[in-house]
Amino acid sequence: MKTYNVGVIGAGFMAKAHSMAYAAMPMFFWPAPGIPVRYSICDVTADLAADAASRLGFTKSTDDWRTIVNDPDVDAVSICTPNDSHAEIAIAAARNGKHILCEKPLANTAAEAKAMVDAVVDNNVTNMLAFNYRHTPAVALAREIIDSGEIGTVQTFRGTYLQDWSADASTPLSWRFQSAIAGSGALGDIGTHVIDLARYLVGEINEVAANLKTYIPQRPLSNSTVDKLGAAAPGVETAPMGAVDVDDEASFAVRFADGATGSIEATRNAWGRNNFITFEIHGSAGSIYFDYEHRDELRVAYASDRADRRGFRIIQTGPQHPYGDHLWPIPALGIGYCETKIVETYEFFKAITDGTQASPNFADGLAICHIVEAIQRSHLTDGAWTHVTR
Ligand code: SOE
Repeated sequence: MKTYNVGVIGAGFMAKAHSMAYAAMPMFFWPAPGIPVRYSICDVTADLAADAASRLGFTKSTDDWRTIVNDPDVDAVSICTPNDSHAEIAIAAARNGKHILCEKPLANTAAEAKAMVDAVVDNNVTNMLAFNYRHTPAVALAREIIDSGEIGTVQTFRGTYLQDWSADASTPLSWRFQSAIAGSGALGDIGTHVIDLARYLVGEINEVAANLKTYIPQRPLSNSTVDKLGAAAPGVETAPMGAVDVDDEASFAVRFADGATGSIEATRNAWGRNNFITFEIHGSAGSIYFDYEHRDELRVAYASDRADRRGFRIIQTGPQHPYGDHLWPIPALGIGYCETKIVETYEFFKAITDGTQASPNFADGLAICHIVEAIQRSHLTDGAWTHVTR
């Protein structure tokens, strides 16, 4: 079976998730489409990179991402760095013929994303974007149910992504609160996950009407490079403050190309909500509800049920459902974040070895950047309905 040397760029918690998935994928998906070898990892200093290599099982380490993209022995790269660096790294990697799995969002602007799409197309490399939640078996099952027509014509999509790690004003001003690095706040960081789910389950979004809100305009400056979500920095009481120039909350209505409508809300300031990704989809013949905090389960209601028996039934996902036969032998053993990354890695390697297109890919990332820009334009015009320009 062919092995592929993988370089991981960035060594934070996303690099942990990617590294784990590269190691575990062949244990779940056998015969594997290819065997990823944890070859080289990059962090901001040589010491941190060497530490990451021993922690995550890589042979080599470097403090310069160019060493990885220029290394002829590297076949594929994971880009796990903050958003503003994705374009430069991906374009260089594509030019050197590396297959690319890039963390989300693809880029901070549609212009950057377009350059990335051009680079992967021109150099014919497999490209994938790490919107992992669509690889949850219950979400893939929702797609199967919609595609089969069981809930009829989709009329409405309601999605949320609510967290609370930034609700505390003492949460330090990491890169996630700076538009020059992150592009936007909750919108790009987590709203884009729901936009991905909406496009995956319902279809393309053509128009948006949006409101963005920043609740906490200043946060304590942190001199740490560690991306700690929600943790107050030591000495936070006396730390100098820096300006937040991204949204804390994004809420927007959407109109899909096929006539369905919907709404999406994303915030990292919702006390009590941790990773509350939900969608409820109403069709002409039934409804579907998913809540990531109960991610083994899909709730489905059918209009065809006897009138006195109507209501949501709970399907516990297991071996009979998408990806399930590769995961665990009975339903409800607990599908988690790791499994979504393992499935993502499988889809990435399947696309590399089959020469097919991975999903979601850079073109999806570009489409989502266009939607994000339409949301930002709509906000500036007091929430007016705004066309997504492509
Ligand atoms: C922080 O909001 C974060 O780590 C996001 O960046 C991820 O995309 C999400 O999966 C978990 O939360």
